[in-house]
Amino acid sequence: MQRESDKEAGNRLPPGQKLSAPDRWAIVGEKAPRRSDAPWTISVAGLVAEPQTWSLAELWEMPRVVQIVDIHCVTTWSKLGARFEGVMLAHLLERCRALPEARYVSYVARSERNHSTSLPLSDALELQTLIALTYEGKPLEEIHGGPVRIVTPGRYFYKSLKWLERIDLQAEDRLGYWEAEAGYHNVADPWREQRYIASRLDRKMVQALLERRDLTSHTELLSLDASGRDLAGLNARGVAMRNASFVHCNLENACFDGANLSNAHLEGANLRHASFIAADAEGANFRGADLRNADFTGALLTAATFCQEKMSETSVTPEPEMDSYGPALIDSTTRFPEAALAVLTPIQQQFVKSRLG
Ligand SMILES: Nc1nc2c(c(=O)[nH]1)N[C@H]1C(S)=C(S)[C@@H](COP(=O)(O)O)O[C@H]1N2
Ligand SMILES: [Mo]
Repeated sequence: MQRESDKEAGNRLPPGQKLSAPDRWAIVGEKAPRRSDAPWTISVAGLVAEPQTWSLAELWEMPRVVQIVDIHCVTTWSKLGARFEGVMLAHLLERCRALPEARYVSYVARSERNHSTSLPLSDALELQTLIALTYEGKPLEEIHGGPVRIVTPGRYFYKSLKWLERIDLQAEDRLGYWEAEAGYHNVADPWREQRYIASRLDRKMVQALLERRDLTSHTELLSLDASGRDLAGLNARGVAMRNASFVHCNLENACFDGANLSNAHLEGANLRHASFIAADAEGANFRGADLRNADFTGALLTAATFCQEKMSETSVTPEPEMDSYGPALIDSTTRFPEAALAVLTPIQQQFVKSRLG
């Protein structure tokens, strides 16, 4: 059953996003909570008059609401009309009585790495944040944050914490895991495309690295701008380069094995014989790139782009022609395993399959 008309879908898709297949829900980030024998509890702590801890059973007994939420992942896939049910954040906070000094809310997960994310408290309340217990009428699966996760409508999905264990109210903000570690924008409004903070890379340092064509002395080069360069044979093995730009680069024989190229721009690049073995290229853009003999074995390509993502014919707001890139050059020499194909959006999948022959 299709819940949304295409017209509505068009109006509800923020810039740079594309629709994943209706029956798909990608898994992003941690795959499981920290294992523990302790029963699951949810606590509210910090700047509240009455800190409290509830069991899951107690949470299930609280007044629940249903919310239809459009999910927008920063790696460019969206899933519209997801149906969550749970307890409003506002309800929990009323029961603990937030103090006037509380200006930020930090959600902490039961997680090996103490994963957290945060928002200004006023935003979290305005956005109708939900402590979600079910998805499409069934208890939330563990892989998607069950037994209980945060759902923050109107923000990129990294503001929706999986495996919620604690809510801290604070006077100062505490940057979350992705916001601190991956350069994700701390506001994260998809309608304003707030995906990443600005690059803080030193220009001279970048220049020296690119001249050597070896980036491996660095583990992290967020938003690297290398556009238009001749970087044939580049060694970028294992480097984290989220949001990097390699548009129009000559990257013949380049090695990106194990690199993080999330949301990277590779439009119009020469990537013949380039290697992306076990690279993370979620949301990366390969339009107009030459991918003959490129190797995507073991690569993660969730919502990656190889051709223009057209809206359906009935849509009133087709994706504007934002640039002049044609489809990527892919043929039977491109190594593109089934597993990599499966996570593309339907339009991308169809295109790549047709070219692989
Ligand atoms: N505990 C925890 N919560 C998390 C993450 C994570 O790695 N750990 N990843 C975030 C990101 S980046 C996204 S896009 C969504 C993904 O949720 P999903 O795997 O259910 O699609 O969870 C968010 N919440
Ligand atoms: Mo994400």
